[in-house]
Amino acid sequence: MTRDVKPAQAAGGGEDGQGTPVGRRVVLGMLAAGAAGVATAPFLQRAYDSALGAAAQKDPTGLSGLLPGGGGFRYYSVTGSVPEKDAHSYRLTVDGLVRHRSSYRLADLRGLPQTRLVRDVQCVTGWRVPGTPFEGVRLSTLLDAAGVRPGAGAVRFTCFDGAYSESLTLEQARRDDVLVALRMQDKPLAHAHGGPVRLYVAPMYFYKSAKWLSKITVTGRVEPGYWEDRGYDIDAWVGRSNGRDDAPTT
Ligand SMILES: Nc1nc2c(c(=O)[nH]1)N[C@H]1C(S)=C(S)[C@@H](COP(=O)(O)O)O[C@H]1N2
Ligand SMILES: [Mo]
Repeated sequence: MTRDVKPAQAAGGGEDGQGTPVGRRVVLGMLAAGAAGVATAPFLQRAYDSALGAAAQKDPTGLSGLLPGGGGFRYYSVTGSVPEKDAHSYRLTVDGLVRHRSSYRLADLRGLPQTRLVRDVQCVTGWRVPGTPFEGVRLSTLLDAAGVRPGAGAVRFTCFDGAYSESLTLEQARRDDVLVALRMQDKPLAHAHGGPVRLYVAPMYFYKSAKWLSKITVTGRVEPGYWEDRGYDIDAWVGRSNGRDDAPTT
């Protein structure tokens, strides 16, 4: 079993938990040290990280960022905890510039045609997981069912963690390799991976693949998502964005 420990993503300024020096981690580090001054914050930050790493090895809550048995995947959440949804409680809303606003249950989504894709997964911080099966409903299927109205140019995604968001242009959203995924690694999507339903945008960095998907809103134009508000590219093609040259995932 591979156990990857990732600093809590809520803590730092960038996706790798680094960057902006006024993140929650610095504050926590300073609290831990009592009346420590700003000048010592970077050192305390590192000390706090290793303490967090040690705790995460034993922490079954996932609060500290451990993803057990992830097969190379790291656990990401910008919030400390995320409610659990199951076949009974889960709903996916499709709204915005559509003719028919709709609400899908998990069973409804399972009843639609399923597409299975096997591609590499690439996070913008550098880690990559080869050949990972994702399976679900093409986003284009849901958009067609809703009937996109004239004037629409983009799609915004909302998550039931209450904080994360993403977006795609309508053209990107209609690609065949963009799924509303119900399965990953040939198993139902686990909560840690954004289950029961996450977005899967195969050709883009994994931050586009919003976990815990609760709403799909057709909009006029793209609105930057959570990480895009923090400096990451909106058009996040693997190898052609964010100043990186990774091999394409598709
Ligand atoms: N709701 C939500 N979706 C998210 C994120 C997140 O923090 N919250 N992190 C993104 C990033 S940066 C990555 S790399 C992947 C991680 O997916 P995993 O936790 O299944 O490995 O989810 C993406 N989708
Ligand atoms: Mo990521």
